[in-house]
Amino acid sequence: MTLQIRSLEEYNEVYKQSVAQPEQFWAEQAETFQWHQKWDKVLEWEFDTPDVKWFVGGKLNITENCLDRHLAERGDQTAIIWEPNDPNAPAKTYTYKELHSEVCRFANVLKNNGIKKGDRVCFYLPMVPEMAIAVLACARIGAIHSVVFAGFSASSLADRINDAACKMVLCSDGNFRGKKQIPVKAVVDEAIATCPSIETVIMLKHTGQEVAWNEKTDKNWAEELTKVDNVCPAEIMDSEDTLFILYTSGSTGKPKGVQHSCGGYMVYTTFSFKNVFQYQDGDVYWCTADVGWITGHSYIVYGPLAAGATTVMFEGVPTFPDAGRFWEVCDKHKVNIFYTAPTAIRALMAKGLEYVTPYKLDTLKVLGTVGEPINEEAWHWYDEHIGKKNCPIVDTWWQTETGGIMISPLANITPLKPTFATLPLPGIQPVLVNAEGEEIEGNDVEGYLCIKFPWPSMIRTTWGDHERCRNVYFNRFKGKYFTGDGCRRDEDGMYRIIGRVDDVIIVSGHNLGTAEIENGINQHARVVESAVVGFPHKIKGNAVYAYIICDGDIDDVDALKKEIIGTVSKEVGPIAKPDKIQFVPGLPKTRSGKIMRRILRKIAGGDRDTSNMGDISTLLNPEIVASVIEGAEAV
Ligand code: 7RM
Repeated sequence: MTLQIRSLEEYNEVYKQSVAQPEQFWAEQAETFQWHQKWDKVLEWEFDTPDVKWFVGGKLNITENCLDRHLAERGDQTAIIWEPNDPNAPAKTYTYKELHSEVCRFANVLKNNGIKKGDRVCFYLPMVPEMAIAVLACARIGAIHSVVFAGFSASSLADRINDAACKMVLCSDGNFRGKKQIPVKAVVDEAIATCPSIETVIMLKHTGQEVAWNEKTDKNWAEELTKVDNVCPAEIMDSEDTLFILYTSGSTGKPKGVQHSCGGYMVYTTFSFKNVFQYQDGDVYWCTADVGWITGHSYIVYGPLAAGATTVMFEGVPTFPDAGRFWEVCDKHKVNIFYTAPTAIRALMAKGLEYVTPYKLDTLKVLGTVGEPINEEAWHWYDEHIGKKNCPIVDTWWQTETGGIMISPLANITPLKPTFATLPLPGIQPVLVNAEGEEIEGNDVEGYLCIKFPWPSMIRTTWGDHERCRNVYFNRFKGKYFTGDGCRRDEDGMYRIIGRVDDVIIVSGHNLGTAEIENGINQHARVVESAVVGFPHKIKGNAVYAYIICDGDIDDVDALKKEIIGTVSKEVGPIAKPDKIQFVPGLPKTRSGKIMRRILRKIAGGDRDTSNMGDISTLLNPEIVASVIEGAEAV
């Protein structure tokens, strides 16, 4: 069994050993998995090219570790609980046996349709169990999955399909989102008109809406399943064979296809899942993320299943039929471990406690957050009203590129500190560096967050463009992986992410992290959420421009602005006071809930033309951009 650390002393001990002898440490973890052939060498690496290989020469299939190896011991245990968008529709569960069988069947469907090891398959599917099944089916036969959020525009989808030259798209007819029904197949049809590599589209009937049908390319999911049995031996993969590609938008230019490989990713996602959440046999674990985000890959599908957990998959949105949905589902499925994003917590907090109090929430043991810095107010609300002051909150810092959680408390094992991701996981060696790339030692310091030693689930390359991978992550600071985040290590040696380095605002020569200022603004009782950016200022060089969402109507705008400025001055310091404040109905966000400060920066700088703002079609709420632009005129 993969190590599960059970005390602070053990964490300290294991951490020390993992740094002193990383290869031995990871070899011991890797031993707990099923391999067809053991590795010859644990690690080969250099960060200049970069060239990183874990468990070199090892042979495995990740799905045997997620499925087959559990059958004897927990074949009848629930693997997946699926909760649909409609609260009145029945939930669906799959035992490990059933999941294994479904994965094998769909793997045979892929094979019947010409998919072989190494081929790329694009996913454009809602959060249905078939998504997880098909992801695993790809991994079963060694095909590479590339999951795209169902909701991205046709041209964003086409870009991603073309970049990886995918042979197949898996989609549904449509998608439910709250009260809305969104076309999916129609978007795929539009996209693949410009995608010459696509040979087949397999469509899952889900909403039942009308779709156009192309006899040449289109196949019906259910019909394809009638042609296969449930026997499918796993393709034997090399540890370093690619498991998947996942695109991240990046601040400029075309999206990067972050590439992960089989062996290291399996070991690290399982290890981090078991240790951060302290998953115990029989627990029900729910991560609310979409599988279109790395969080869904690592902590809905692979990590939990490899650990033999029961994982909840939710199709809907937090506010449908009302803002109590998450809590209703927690009670309904007796969720023990709940993992969500700060953006969701802030949105639900703003709706009021009347949506929380009807629910017991008495099965919860551990809470988690991911995706953005969590501000103090949201942290305490989550702690008090959801965790009833009885559940540790694991604030998990990581990235698509890191594959798994890097800095986070281990629930009930290591200390917590609101707004801090706290301490690195075993095997993770974070360092802070200054602009010259020199390591900043000691505590109570701030700098660029880098990682100075490889870890098993790290990015291997960006698809089709290794040079880009080198440039973005390994070139700025020689011999280190650069995260792009600014970070503080406090007097206790605890890490706090202060925002993306590109977003840092330099006011009169002082570096201000966005997270710290926003945390201050959010302390004001009427503020629901905020985003700050810099804008050019004659005297200070730059000044702070704050976009703020408030609850309810504002009677006296100027008085409220003054109050908020007072709050920032008191909480963060006078240097962080916003020069301009704009009250907005919403903030432009990615589909994983990250604020798009790039767009806000353009608007603050006086740009009024949406066509200068990059691809806004991948936003959760593209319509908000026009409204923010309109409001900016009056500021
Ligand atoms: C998992 C994920 C990565 C970026 C990362 C940070 C920010 C993520 C936290 C966080 C503060 C956290 N992958 N970020 N988690 N910032 N505290 N706990 O989000 O590739 O989509 O984004 O997200 O800036 O670099 S991601």
